[in-house]
Amino acid sequence: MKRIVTIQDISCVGKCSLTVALPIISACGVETAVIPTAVLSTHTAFQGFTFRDLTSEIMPISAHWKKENLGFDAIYTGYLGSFEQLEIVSRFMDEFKTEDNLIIIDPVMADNGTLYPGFTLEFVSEMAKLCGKADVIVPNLTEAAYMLGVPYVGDGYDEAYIKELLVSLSQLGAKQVVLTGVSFESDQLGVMAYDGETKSFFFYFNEKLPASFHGTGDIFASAMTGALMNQCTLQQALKIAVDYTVESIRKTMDDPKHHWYGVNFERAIPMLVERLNCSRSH
Ligand code: PXL
Repeated sequence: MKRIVTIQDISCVGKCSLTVALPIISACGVETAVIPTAVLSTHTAFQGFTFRDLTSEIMPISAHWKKENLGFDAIYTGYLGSFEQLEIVSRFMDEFKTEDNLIIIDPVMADNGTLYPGFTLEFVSEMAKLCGKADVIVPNLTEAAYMLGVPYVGDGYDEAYIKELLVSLSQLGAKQVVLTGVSFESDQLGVMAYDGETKSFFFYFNEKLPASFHGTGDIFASAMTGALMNQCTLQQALKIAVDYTVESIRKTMDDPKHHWYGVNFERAIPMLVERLNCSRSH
């Protein structure tokens, strides 16, 4: 059985970060170790959330794991709670990177043209450096623009612009780059990816549903990680992750009692598990 470690916060209520990554990746049949970077009462779209930083726990956990000879098939990072954590997570990656495992970085810090509360430009440039260590990064368009120091263009872009962003992002050092939330047609939404080694582009779109929810980036990245750990190629993993994210949004819209703060990803898990047959279907 594969084992990964995911490093991100616990938002106790909010359906994001660890409360999404843990169930989704486990459902993919992958052991999911965690390092919580912070404990928040809720995610930061709520008012008045509590926040306990756990930076000082990361190195002691890492040291114990080294002593126990523990290793991981992937290191997947999401929301990191402080600037200081970037340095420590970078050291963790140096300790646990092997020839065979994957570093997957979701540089969670911004959306819709603005940084999430508490993030600074200093954090952005350090995150861009961390992305240089990754095998796969999955920024959205806002995070990409911030990391490259270019203006966020909203919906006003074409395929050539996205390709330029992807190539520039790969120059940060990541082997494969996935841009999320890409849309060229008003009724389609998906991802565009670039492999810096083969210099090839790949895209996949699905229906753009008329609603936008918190936490979908974490759901996408978790499903992609789960699929990659099931012998799916990046292209296969992206299709599965896009389709699963859309299905999670659909389940949410079908539920008249859904909460505003996240999506009903739990109801779409059977579909995700059903799709994890990459090695059989190809
Ligand atoms: O979904 C990304 C995320 C993760 N963790 C926390 C957040 C957010 C987005 O706002 O606030 C605490």
